[in-house]
Amino acid sequence: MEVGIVGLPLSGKTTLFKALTGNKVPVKDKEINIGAALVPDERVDALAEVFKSKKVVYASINIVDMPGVDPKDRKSTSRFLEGARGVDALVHVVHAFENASVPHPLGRINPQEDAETLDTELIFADMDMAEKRLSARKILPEEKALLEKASKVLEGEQLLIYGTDLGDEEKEQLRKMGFVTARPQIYVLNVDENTDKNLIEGFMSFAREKGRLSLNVNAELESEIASLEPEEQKSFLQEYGIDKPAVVRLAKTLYDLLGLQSFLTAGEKEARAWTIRKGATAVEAAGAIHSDIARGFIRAEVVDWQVLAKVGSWEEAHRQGLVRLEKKDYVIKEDDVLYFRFHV
Ligand SMILES: Nc1nc2c(ncn2[C@@H]2O[C@H](COP(=O)(O)OP(=O)(O)OP(=O)(O)O)[C@@H](O)[C@H]2O)c(=O)[nH]1
Ligand SMILES: [Mg+2]
Repeated sequence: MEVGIVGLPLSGKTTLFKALTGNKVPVKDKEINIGAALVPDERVDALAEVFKSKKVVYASINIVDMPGVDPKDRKSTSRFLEGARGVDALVHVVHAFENASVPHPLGRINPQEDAETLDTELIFADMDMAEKRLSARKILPEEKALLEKASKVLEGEQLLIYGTDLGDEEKEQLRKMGFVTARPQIYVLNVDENTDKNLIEGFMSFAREKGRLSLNVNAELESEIASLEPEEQKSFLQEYGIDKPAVVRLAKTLYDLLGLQSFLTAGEKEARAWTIRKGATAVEAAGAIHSDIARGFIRAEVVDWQVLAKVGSWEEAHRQGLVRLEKKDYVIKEDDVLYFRFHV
């Protein structure tokens, strides 16, 4: 999965990027930063410990951090948004922190208005792209029709993803063409200790009314915590009343947004979390690991991770009759540990 961080200038995008990537990627101002965020997973950790797994693999999300979209500098917008043209989803960062050494560029905190402003800029960028494509000398009639339809949605000040006149198939085509507003979006409200609680509440209901998922992150604090040792991280998060690190909460929200879930595999060689779509079947899960396993699928051995971690081995889980044998069309549940019997 790949996501793009977008937002107005100085909203804390790069700070969030640092929090998510654990400060492991050197960042540059005014440039696109790219890095991977590993999603810590207690299930994987527990299984790795039980099996003494040689390798531990968490789910990971590729993150593209883009320079701020500045309404006063539309020329740069298209260039900056190049990073967002191929991503699966946008993470839209909105400024709500109050005690920054760098104050809000507009001298006031108004996350709702900022969020609307950014959407407008993204709409302008897509209009620009549609116009350019429409004025190309060679254009297929179907493409022309789709672009004209998209332009109408944009002129109505709507993001393509919410365009009611566009079908799912058409939206998918527009995503392939690189339109940014055709991508699903979540808000990250960048808050700090001083942010007014009413302001946060207000933004949350604004997001709900728009039908958008949102989460609150203290990006600055979390980027600092992300540099600490794992044990220290835990106690700091607790101290600040943060339930789970930003990367875990973001991953959860993105999975909900994109209709994804995970399943697990565990053994001496490796303990691992895999990403599949919600509702995926056992044979699809097998295919996520290797096409040969899907092709030669016989049965999936399935057990809940907590059960497996508790009994300590596959043999013991079998002995106690805790492992189910499932066929190809079994629908995978979050927390399932799978072992595939296959033959090629
Ligand atoms: N107090 C506080 N300060 C923050 C927070 N997030 C970012 N900042 C500060 O705001 C300034 C801008 O942060 P960046 O992360 O560089 O913002 P950006 O959105 O990447 O900026 P551009 O890429 O230039 O648009 C920095 O001085 C940060 O330290 C936060 O959550 N709390
Ligand atoms: Mg930045």
